[in-house]
Parts: sequence; C-alpha cells; structure tokens
Amino acid sequence: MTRTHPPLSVIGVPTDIGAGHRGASMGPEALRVAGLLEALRERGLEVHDRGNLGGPHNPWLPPVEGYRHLDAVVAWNRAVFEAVSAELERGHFPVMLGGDHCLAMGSVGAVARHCRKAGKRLRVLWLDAHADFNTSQITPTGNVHGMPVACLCGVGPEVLTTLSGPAPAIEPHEVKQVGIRSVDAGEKRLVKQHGIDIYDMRHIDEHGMRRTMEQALADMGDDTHLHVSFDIDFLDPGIAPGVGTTVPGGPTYREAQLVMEMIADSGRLASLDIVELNPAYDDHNRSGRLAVDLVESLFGKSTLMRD
Ligand code: 4U7
Ligand code: MN
Ligand code: MN
Ligand code: MN
Repeated sequence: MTRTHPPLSVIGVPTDIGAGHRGASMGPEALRVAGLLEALRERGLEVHDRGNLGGPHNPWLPPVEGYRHLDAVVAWNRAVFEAVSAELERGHFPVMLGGDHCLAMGSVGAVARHCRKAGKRLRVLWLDAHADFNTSQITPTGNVHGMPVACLCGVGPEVLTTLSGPAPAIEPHEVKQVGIRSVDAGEKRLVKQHGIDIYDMRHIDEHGMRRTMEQALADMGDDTHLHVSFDIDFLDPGIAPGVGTTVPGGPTYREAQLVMEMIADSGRLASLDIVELNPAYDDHNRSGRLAVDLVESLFGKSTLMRD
C-alpha cells in the first residue's frame, strides 16, 4: 500500500537539556548517519532537511525547585514550537529528531494549536517506557523530559503550560500511551486522576500488541491528525541499548514493527518525534539504525504480502 504524505520537514533538536544523562544532543546526527533521510526518500517521500535548531548549551546544574534547567528548556521549546508551527503552516509533515523528550512540549503544542485552528481532531500516540507525567513536586529527578505530558495537559509551570497558547494545550483523552513500564509513585496517582489511557506492558502481555494497537488507534476519523511521539526507550533495551533511561521488558523487534505498521495502516499520521536516542550509550549506532528501520515501517514499508 503506497500512501501519499505531504512533504516531510526534518528538524534536528540537538539538546539533552531535559535529560538525566548527557548525550541525546547527538541524536539528530546519529539518525542522519544511520540513513534516515535516504530511507524516507527511498519510500518515495519528498524530504527536506531543515538542519538543526539552536539553543542554550547544557550547563549540567542540579535541579532548582524541582526543575533542572527550566529557563533553557523553555528556550529550546520556544524554538521547537516556532519551527513546527511554520512547517504545519506550509502544509508539511514535521519530523523532529531529538534530543530529549522535553522537546515534545514544543512539537505537540504546535500540533495541538494547529489542529484547533484547522478544526481537526488530535490524537497523540506516546510510545515510551515512561508516562512522562511528573511535576516539580513529585519528580524523583527534576529532569523535565519526565514532565512533557503533564505540562501539555496543563499541569506544570505556567512558562511551559502556556507555551503554545492558553493551557491546557491538549486534553488527557487525546493522548494514548503504549509500552509503559516505569511510572513513579506520585506520577501514578496523577495519570489516574487525569484519566490518561495507558496501555502498559502488562496490557500488551495479556491482550497482545495487535489488540492493544487497535484500541490505541480506535475512534480516529478523516479529520484526525495523528502525532506519534516515539521515545526510543519504548523498545526493549536488548534491541535498543542507546538511551539514557533503559527499562527492561519492552516490546520486541516484531512487536515494534507491528506498532509501526498499524500506525501506517491508519493513514492518519501527520507529525512525528523521534527522541531520546543517546549515541553515547549505543553500540555502533545500532539503536539509531533500528529507529530508521522502524520509521520505514511507519511510512508503509510493510511486508511483501501487503505491498
Ligand atoms: B523519558 C523518570 F524518575 N520518571 O521523571 C523521571 F524514572 O522522556 C524518568 O521518558 C523519566 O525518557 C524519563 O526522571 C523521561 C525517573
Ligand atoms: Mn519519554
Ligand atoms: Mn522514556
Ligand atoms: Mn529516556
């Protein structure tokens, strides 16, 4: 099945400002070196590499009042928000190369605002080992890459919750999380309180990936903009060691392929983050190459039988 997508605009976000380990700032280049752009062009897509955004360097300071580097996180996310908004405005499909996951506040914020203006429905599919729903009061680390979903849902500091306009940028029912297996104690209470749909690894064990993805992708229509936020630590560390926060017991290669194939089949994918790839922890860019392989499936490189 060949699907038509608008031109893709690839935006590098070379920062680890929100992370607990240095190195995700090298992610955009590792994805390019692994052949991401060539692979997408091979799929018949029109691909523009917009290069990398700039922002404050990482001073590697301890958290202040529950946030590490809050001002710098805001600066990076303003840049992401502007860049993604501009691409959506020209009708392109933005692809963010992270960079740590805090950048999703800017990207999803821009997508959400675009959807409101265009009268489109929004669905955010959050592929991750973590729920990323911490706040300054409950975070065990102060790292803002553990907070983007909360901030997008209006729970967080005003500088971040209003990044894309009045808070909240998104409603909890617009987010579906898949692959979750590490949620902190306070965070657990919050995600329950906000009613986030979490398809955790236990759900996947019990129902299988096919049923899980049918649920996560249910109720989308022609007017739905699907944003996928793909944290590489979603994958089992045995196949993707190149992340700062590995959690055992993630999806296998085949399960991950099925996730990507089913997203492709939905025909609704319109923006994408690829985040948390940390080449300093990787093995000869193995995780980078796996990410490229999976992104090919996300854009319809499926089995021979279905081509
Ligand atoms: B990622 C953590 F405590 N929950 O808040 C935290 F376990 O974007 C990890 O999903 C967050 O990689 C991981 O620091 C953020 C921790
Ligand atoms: Mn994450
Ligand atoms: Mn994660
Ligand atoms: Mn991580």
